[in-house]
Amino acid sequence: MPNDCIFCQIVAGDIPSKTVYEDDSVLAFLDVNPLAPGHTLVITKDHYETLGDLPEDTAMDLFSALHELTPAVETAVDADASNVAFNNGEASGQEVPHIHGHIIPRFEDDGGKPIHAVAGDRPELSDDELDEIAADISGSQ
Ligand code: DGP
Repeated sequence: MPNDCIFCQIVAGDIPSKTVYEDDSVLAFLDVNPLAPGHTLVITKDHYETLGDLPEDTAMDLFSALHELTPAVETAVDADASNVAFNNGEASGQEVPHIHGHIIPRFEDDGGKPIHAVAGDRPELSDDELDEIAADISGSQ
């Protein structure tokens, strides 16, 4: 565990958190700087930086916790919906380099935006370019 990782220090109990869920491999707690009431972070207890770094069993543990917690968070704050998302790598806006999923409760007319608003300008891609990208993705697994 990197000593300077804030989330590893939360897992170790060295930094307090408002914990809402814990099992052997996952911890969930309220975001210290919430975008909405109930904004929850779901992290792996072991230190990994991005989704692609996770071993498959840990990825399943993380997704299972998100699956269980998302409706629980929505119910707790009487939300109408939620955005569930990862900033996955520094260029995407990830500030804490320890994998964490955000559960952000959403409310009718809260003034927020959909996940489509997070990226930059939309690229113009031809059908051939889309075919090439699809082939590269399916060939790289
Ligand atoms: P991201 O940009 O995806 O890396 O988001 C990091 C989030 O972590 C951000 O919403 C604020 C939250 N955060 C940072 N430090 C702490 C902390 O010490 N405690 C808690 N509860 N949340 C933190």
